[in-house]
Amino acid sequence: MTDRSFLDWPFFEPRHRDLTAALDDWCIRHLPVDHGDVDTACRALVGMLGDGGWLIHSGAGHDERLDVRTLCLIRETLARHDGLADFAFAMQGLGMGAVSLFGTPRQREWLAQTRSGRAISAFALTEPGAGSDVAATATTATRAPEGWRIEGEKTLISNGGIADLYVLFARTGEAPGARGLSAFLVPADTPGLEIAERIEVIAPHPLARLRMQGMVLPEDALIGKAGDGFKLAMSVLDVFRPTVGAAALGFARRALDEALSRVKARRIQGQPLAELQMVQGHLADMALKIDASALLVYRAAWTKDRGAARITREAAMAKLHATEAAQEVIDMAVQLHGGDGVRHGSVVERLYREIRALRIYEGASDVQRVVIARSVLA
Ligand code: COS
Repeated sequence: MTDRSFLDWPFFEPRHRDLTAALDDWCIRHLPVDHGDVDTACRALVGMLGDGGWLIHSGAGHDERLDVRTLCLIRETLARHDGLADFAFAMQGLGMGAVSLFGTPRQREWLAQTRSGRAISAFALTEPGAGSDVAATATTATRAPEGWRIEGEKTLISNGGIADLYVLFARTGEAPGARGLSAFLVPADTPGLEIAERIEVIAPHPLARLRMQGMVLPEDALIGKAGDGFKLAMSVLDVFRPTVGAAALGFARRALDEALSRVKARRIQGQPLAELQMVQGHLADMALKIDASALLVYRAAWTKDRGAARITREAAMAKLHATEAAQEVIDMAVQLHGGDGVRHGSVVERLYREIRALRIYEGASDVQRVVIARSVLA
């Protein structure tokens, strides 16, 4: 039984505990799904999460605020049951984050589609030459009679190829570097937008390189003000980075659960592995890393929910610690499983592949260290 004592921490309200219990129950009945074809699986998961009412929490509708604790609890719970379900949920949130936080009423109408699972969204920021360094974005958006003309490439775009809607960042050139970017809402069927390549990774999910050639967008595709794109992207990432930490936490909790079952059942020299002090030492380290991650994740989420304008430092700490710690916890779970731990298809083998990208996407670990150091030095 997964440790749920953290739900009694003062970060949470009764509604958070109720939602987590209800989602856990839903997950037991519906997950995992067959991952054989990830496009099919993700479309199905988005539909299921929409029908279950869970996607309502992925982005704020009219007169609602995004509740980051709820986002984190949902990601943690889904990740514990099925990494692809967490991915499907998370991308509806990240993809529409800019619209949810900064969109016009007309743009926000799309939220009804993404929050019901009828449309799939994606966040198109990364480029072949601009990953960690967002200020190096080279895709251009120039004024055209109809609105904006977009030229360039985006890569490693999650949901690329299955998304109905992209939030895309491009250089509008109000100033050099970070101050000259803007965000746009782009329906996937916009002429000039092409899926240039599908990308396969160690934990498969829909991923693609996009090419924009002569793509024309109407004036009202602009999200927020021209030139505010960088700050808008960073504000969205401030909200979603703790949720990446939450997903890592879900993976780590599952790894500890699997490790506990293993060391209680597996016998060595006439006694369960769990009786060995060296094994107990590993279990203690795993539990400690999990609680420390949870404290940082829910501290960041609670701080945002209490109305903080920025949680840049808290979000960076949560993501950095939770993803790095989860990698260590999962590695130890694999070790405690012996040869079975590296057997293709075992739960810990899947977790071992799934955790790796979380230390890279939405700001690699060293980017988080840069962000934390800047705040410490400021
Ligand atoms: N919220 C609001 N505004 C922010 C912000 C935040 N979290 N972070 C920075 N800004 C503002 C700054 O205040 C600054 O504003 P002024 O120009 O008015 O002073 C502006 O944005 C530029 O900020 P900064 O100078 O820090 O920009 P850098 O180019 O040095 O940014 C990092 C550096 C590495 C922090 C940034 O590029 C980053 O987070 N990179 C990782 C990107 C990422 O997560 N990629 C994954 C894509 S999604 S899978």
